[in-house]
Amino acid sequence: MSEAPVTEKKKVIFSAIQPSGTITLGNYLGALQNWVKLQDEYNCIFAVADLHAITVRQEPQHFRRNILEAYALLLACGIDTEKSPFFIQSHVHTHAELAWILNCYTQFGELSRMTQFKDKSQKHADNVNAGLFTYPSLMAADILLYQADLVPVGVDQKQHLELARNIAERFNGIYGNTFRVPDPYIAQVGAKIMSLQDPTRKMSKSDENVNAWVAVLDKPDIIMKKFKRAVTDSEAKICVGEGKDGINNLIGIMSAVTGKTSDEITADFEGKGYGDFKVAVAEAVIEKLRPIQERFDEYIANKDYLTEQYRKSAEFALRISQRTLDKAMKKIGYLAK
Ligand code: ATP
Ligand code: LTN
Repeated sequence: MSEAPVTEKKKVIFSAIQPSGTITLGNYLGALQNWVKLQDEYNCIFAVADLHAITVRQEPQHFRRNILEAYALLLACGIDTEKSPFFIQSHVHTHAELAWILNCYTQFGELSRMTQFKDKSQKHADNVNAGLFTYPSLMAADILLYQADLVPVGVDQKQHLELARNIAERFNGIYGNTFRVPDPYIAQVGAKIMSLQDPTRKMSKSDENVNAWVAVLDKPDIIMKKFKRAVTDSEAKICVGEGKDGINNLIGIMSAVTGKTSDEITADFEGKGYGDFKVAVAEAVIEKLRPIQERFDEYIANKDYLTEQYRKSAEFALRISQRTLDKAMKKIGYLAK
């Protein structure tokens, strides 16, 4: 076992996920599964980013349920609050406070260049609000408050992380060393799961076509149906290849779920057809998700337990983050309370 020597301080990792709708197989294989693995090697801090979520209009009852379900689901996936504080962003007031401060050290031009802002303002043209625009400074606050060394993010969030680094460097340049400048954490198995209906696009929970994604909480028969309908090419040979986006994606999913390499999978299915393969991938996914779904059912039925977990983590997060906020405010020149 490669245990770090006790004298070596573990690096700090921060990451968060928005509670905006269903958590997909893409989120699980691309992000959450890695978070769970990182917990032993690093000092991890995780959050449900519910402040970010209202940059898009949320229906109150739905929203309340989504936040709690996202929390329960991440616990069910294996986030362990004994190892990694895991809190709800809106419960820790330092996030909104530092976000305001960082807004004043972030340039209009920088925010205008963010591709997520451009995409989302096109998608929600009737609600291009200031929060959508300043989303990256809140994300920077999330990260910088914990002096995170590393931030696991997908490619879609790399631009935001780059901006967080720029904000930290700018602030440190004016006031002296205040924030650690975070690096992106690139997962060793960088699973990017594609849509089952258009395998040239990533599997995304906001895709209106429900057959395009599998939710972590989808029932087995639904998962089977979605995989059977998955779009593939007409070559009917199970191997990775150019122009075979559908099959490449199914092999990628099979590999992420079983830990087998694509060569092993190709060998396992030698002489078999796409129909058999789709059923096999669906079965592997169903088996992978079954224990998560069972644990989710237990957690969601035990609200007291969930409350205890997120309160305990929020207290811890507040203690740590308050130190950074106080330090930053003192440097700016605010009077001590
Ligand atoms: P949206 O549809 O609202 O953009 P999303 O499903 O893309 O949502 P996010 O909340 O943006 O999900 O992402 C949460 C995490 O899951 C991020 O770390 C992101 O990189 C990862 N992730 C999202 N979709 C995929 C995917 N298809 N494959 C691998 N990782 C993914
Ligand atoms: N913007 C991210 C979620 C998020 C995040 C963060 C990720 C909010 N704050 C801090 C990493 C670090 C997303 O939509 N995936």
